[in-house]
Amino acid sequence: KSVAIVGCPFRGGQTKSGVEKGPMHLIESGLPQQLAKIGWKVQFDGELQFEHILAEDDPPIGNLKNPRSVSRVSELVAKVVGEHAKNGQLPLTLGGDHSLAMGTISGTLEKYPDACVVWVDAHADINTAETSDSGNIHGMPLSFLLGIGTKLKEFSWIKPLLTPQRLVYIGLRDVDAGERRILREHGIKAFSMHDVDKHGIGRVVEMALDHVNPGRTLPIHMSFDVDGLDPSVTPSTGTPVHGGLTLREGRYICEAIYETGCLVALDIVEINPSLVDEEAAKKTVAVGCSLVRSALGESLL
Ligand code: DIR
Ligand code: MN
Ligand code: MN
Ligand code: MN
Repeated sequence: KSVAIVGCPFRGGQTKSGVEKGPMHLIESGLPQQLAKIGWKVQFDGELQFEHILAEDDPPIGNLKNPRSVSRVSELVAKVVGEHAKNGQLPLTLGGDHSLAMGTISGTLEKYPDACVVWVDAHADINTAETSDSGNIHGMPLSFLLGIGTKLKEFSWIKPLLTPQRLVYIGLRDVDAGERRILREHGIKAFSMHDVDKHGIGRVVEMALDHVNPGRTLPIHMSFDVDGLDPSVTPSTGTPVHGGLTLREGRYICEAIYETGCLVALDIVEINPSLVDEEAAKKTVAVGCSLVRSALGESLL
């Protein structure tokens, strides 16, 4: 039982500064010690350093912002996550913005080609360069992983190994028109907040797993954007959307994924301690730590 913490101080997938400070806040609030306490061997050798690979001149490609930096950072993250996975460790990636998932999921699929992805988020993060209004790449990582949209040579390192039936969403409530089209065209399963209200979180997680992992035999990569939770729970995040998951619903998802015994990699992203105020940041970081503990088997009894 060994977890390798991959701290990723990166913000280039979106435009608000501060999200690069998320990982250090999680670390300094005691996450490594908390994981050790619930029985994990914890490896943390300091955050990854991205300064030297950020492009000094990185003009948009089409409408994509910071494309070269996002690509290089994710490529490095893919290598690091892949290495840890190959060592038999569970890579825990702390973001940073959600563009990092291009890297983390690529790393996971390198070791576990049949892995499925549980994506918890208010957003679908599946825009292509063509459909994105914002040009922020944190709204696009899944299109790159699925091989949807125009291929760019800057991102040619990405092997589009993810298939639509191995992806499932929980928590959606802010999906762009172009994204809806993509979800429909590719038959991608998504459980929105409407579904959570209708069926309850227990049933939603069960249905989500029945879809991507019917025999509970496939490795699971969970990518958790804290904006999936309601802004009253995780206020310090760049694109909050009202009407989100409660703290218990979020932790329940993590607990249920842990209980499958299939979790092989986890991302916690989009905590921005510079937003709202210090109290909000502290709360958001504490919730982030609690999600990780739940996903790594902290028991309530
Ligand atoms: C929007 C917002 N769909 C975009 N995406 C966000 O920019 O593509 N993802 N905030 O987390
Ligand atoms: Mn390692
Ligand atoms: Mn989001
Ligand atoms: Mn996201």
